[in-house]
Amino acid sequence: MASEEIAKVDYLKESDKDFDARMKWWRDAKFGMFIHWGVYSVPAGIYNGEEVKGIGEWIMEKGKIPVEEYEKFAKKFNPVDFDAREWAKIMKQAGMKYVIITSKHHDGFALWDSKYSEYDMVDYTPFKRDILKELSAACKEEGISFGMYHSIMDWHHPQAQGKKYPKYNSLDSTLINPEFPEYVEHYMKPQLKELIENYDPEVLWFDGEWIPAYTHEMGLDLYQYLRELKPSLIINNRVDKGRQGYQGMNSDDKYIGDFGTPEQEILAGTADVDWESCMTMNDTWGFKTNDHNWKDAEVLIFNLVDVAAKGGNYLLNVGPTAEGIIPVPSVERLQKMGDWLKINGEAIYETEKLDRNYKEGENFRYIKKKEESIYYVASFDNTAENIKLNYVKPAKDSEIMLLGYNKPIAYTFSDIDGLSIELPKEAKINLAESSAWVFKII
Ligand code: JFZ
Repeated sequence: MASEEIAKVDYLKESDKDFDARMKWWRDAKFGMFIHWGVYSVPAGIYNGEEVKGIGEWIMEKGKIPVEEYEKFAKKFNPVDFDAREWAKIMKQAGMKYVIITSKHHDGFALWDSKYSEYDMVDYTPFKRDILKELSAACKEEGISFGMYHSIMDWHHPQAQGKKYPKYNSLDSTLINPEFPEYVEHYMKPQLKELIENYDPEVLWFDGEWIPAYTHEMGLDLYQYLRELKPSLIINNRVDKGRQGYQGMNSDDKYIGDFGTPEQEILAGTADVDWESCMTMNDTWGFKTNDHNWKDAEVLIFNLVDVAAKGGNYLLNVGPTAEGIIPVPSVERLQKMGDWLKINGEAIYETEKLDRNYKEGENFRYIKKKEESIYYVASFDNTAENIKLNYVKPAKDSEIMLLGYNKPIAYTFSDIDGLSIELPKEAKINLAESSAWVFKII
């Protein structure tokens, strides 16, 4: 790597004096909605009557659909049931604090009214409405922070595709489009500027950076360009080339990006840098008619607690239908998470990790309230008569409460046996339905 590039990373990091202040709301938020929505929701996993294997938003690539054929799906994209306010309410009720929606996925289609392209929601579809405009406004009303996922790889733009157009396989390193830098300078950057100016996102979440045509140098330049346009912007590490596979964390501090992006997994331990786990509820990001492999709400609640205990954020995906509906199974799960958070949210929001203490086993997670000596223990074993913990030593005058029950609970502690919390029958009956009980130690 050229030394001037290293100097630039150092410069970008050192000049970012307000990093902690800039990240504060995001670190406190803990739980957000990922939305993968675009033209791929029209075929919804099926092309020419055949099921196309793999994640739904990749159908253009996986189904080898030529550009002109795929464009026909865009012509039919007419989500008449789309209601931005309804979506924002679903987020709010789920206890989500921010949203990341696909402004543009790998297929190159823009969900907003872009003056740099006709291949967008307003100019190209019968719907003719600007999705990002409506959703950003609705989110503002509900107090949900707004962010966008934006793909660097673009299978539609002629200057970004592989050489053998219309063979748009930009993953093939022998097919680097010599005009790719043109696409970056005269298309991608102007579109991103347009997004920042028109929709005022708090987060930009890049992806598709792995293609050979995109370089580390381009990543540094793009990061600086965007931060200058909006200094408070939070930008993920996929803006640069430092990510290590699905684990999503930067391999080296020579790379830029404000947070790491583990995909479909939660870190085994904690990390020294900010991170966010993005995850699907079934087996696809973009809607697929035939994907019914839903994770249970209990699993999703466990994941949220696990992530919070390790100091990360949880970005949980929904893939709305071509009509503009968030699938019912997704909404049901979000509702359950929201119900749980209404009682237990204080153990999630504005908390911080407790190094090592998640090692009590899969049945327990420890979390600490930021700037206060309040500790939470989430228990996933709700059959026990009493709860035994090895890694916590209450202070002499500590009180232990069970969230949702809110009367002090009897406990014993000894250096040999650790902490033992007796569960009153009445509390168990009260919370029997809950997938995780949270003890608060003051
Ligand atoms: C990307 C996209 O290709 C996918 O469609 C979806 O949007 C997801 C959130 O992000 O997929 C990835 C990203 C990273 C890896 C693999 C697929 N990786 O780290 O190997």
